[in-house]
Amino acid sequence: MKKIVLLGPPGCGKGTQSKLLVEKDNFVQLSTGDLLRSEISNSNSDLGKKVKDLMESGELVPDDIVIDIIVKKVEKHKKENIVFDGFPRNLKQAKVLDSSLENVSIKLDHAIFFEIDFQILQERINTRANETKDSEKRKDDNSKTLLNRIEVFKSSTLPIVGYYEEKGIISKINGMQMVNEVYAEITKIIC
Ligand code: B4P
Repeated sequence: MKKIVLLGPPGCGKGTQSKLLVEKDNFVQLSTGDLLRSEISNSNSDLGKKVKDLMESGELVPDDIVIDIIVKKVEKHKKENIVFDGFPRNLKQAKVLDSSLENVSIKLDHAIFFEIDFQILQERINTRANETKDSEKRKDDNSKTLLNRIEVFKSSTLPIVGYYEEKGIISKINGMQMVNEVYAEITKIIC
């Protein structure tokens, strides 16, 4: 069973490719973004109230919150193929992921990094915002918040690439291709 991490800036296509891996390759998708958004949409969730403003401004939510969510999921799905989508987002999360996998005697097989021009991210996020009904629009899908999300990516998430390089499990792919071409690159790596 494979365990893979998809890494890249906001809007690079991690969620899109994770869904294809779920549909076609029998993966379980662990998306911290989706899990946190579902807490926010539950009006009784204290956790949702705590993270709402941070997410809407493009900041990362505190490590202890996401780590707690992910560690429980790893335990539950350890015998399945897992794609980690949006986790880890910083070095601390990357190290915790390694140790929580080690605790159940497994390790990461691949970390796949999406290379993409920042200008394209802007276009994709604008397109998604324009094509989504107002009631379903993501509050962080706007130009101002995207700029902050990109800065947070550069300072917090990019250093993880070096960490996985040292472990010899990083593969870099061109995230600017068509969705099916990106998917083909990913399947070549994980097969
Ligand atoms: P996420 O939900 O992880 O969202 P993302 O990085 O913005 O998007 P992704 O890369 O998945 O892009 P997508 O496929 O949707 O994070 C949101 C927030 O949650 C963070 O800012 C943070 O606050 C919080 N958070 C999440 N995880 C956290 C963690 N571990 N620690 C702390 N905080 C955390 O693609 C975007 C658009 O592009 C779509 O419209 C798609 O259709 C389009 N697209 C995709 N691939 C394309 C292609 N090849 N060509 C053309 N368009 C494409």
